[in-house]
Amino acid sequence: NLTTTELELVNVSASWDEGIGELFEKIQQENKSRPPHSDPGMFFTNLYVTPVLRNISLYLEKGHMLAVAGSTGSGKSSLLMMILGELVPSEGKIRHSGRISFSPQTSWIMPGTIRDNILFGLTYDEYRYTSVIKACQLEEDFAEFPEKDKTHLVEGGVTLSGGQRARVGLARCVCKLMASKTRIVVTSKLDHLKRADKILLLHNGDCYFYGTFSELQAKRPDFSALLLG
Ligand code: M5T
Repeated sequence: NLTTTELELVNVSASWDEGIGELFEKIQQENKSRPPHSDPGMFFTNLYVTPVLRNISLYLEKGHMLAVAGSTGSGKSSLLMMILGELVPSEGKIRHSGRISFSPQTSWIMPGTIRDNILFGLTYDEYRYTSVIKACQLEEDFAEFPEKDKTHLVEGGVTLSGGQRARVGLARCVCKLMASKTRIVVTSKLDHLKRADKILLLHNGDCYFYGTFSELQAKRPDFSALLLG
């Protein structure tokens, strides 16, 4: 969820540092076992860093929604981390302006009521609170509990389901409603892909498809196989 700004990625590639750490460990291990006086250069020849994202380009207009999909490990989280500035591209350019908020799949729940967990220190404003609750579809969740949003959550938030926790986390992040914001949604739900302005399908860090839903159906009729797993 970006403040109303456009977002552009141009031929972006990236690798995780942990991967480089592992690489150096591997080099050190191999160097230990090398015969004395041998050329250390030779031990580097078959070691290389595999990028987690390769040559990704996209353009998201102000206020538009991008859906990112792809099988597990395809690089969806890495792409979001890169847009948040936590993973620095090794090649290419990222361009955007304004503030970015991020709502993860599993959000952190603190001991307190559901309402406390949503407000997270902000003052209660009935109109604003109710509209956020509606937007995050939390009304039905509240109906399950006799004390509604005054229900106390224990540490770890075990009384909420995964989906409910995600909705509480989203409500915390949606301080203003998002309709006019530039949005990136990681999803494999067909309904969300249909509603998105642009779709990016990742596969092993590569762009398998980028475009609109109708282009996706035409160019990649087999795409649903990639959404599973
Ligand atoms: C892609 C590695 C991960 C995998 C590859 C977030 C993160 C990922 N990776 C790291 O080394 N460090 C990190 O902090 O990157 O992983 P991903 O981007 O998490 O893939 P995904 O979001 O498409 O997967 P999933 O299972 O959440 O759908 O090699 O080890």
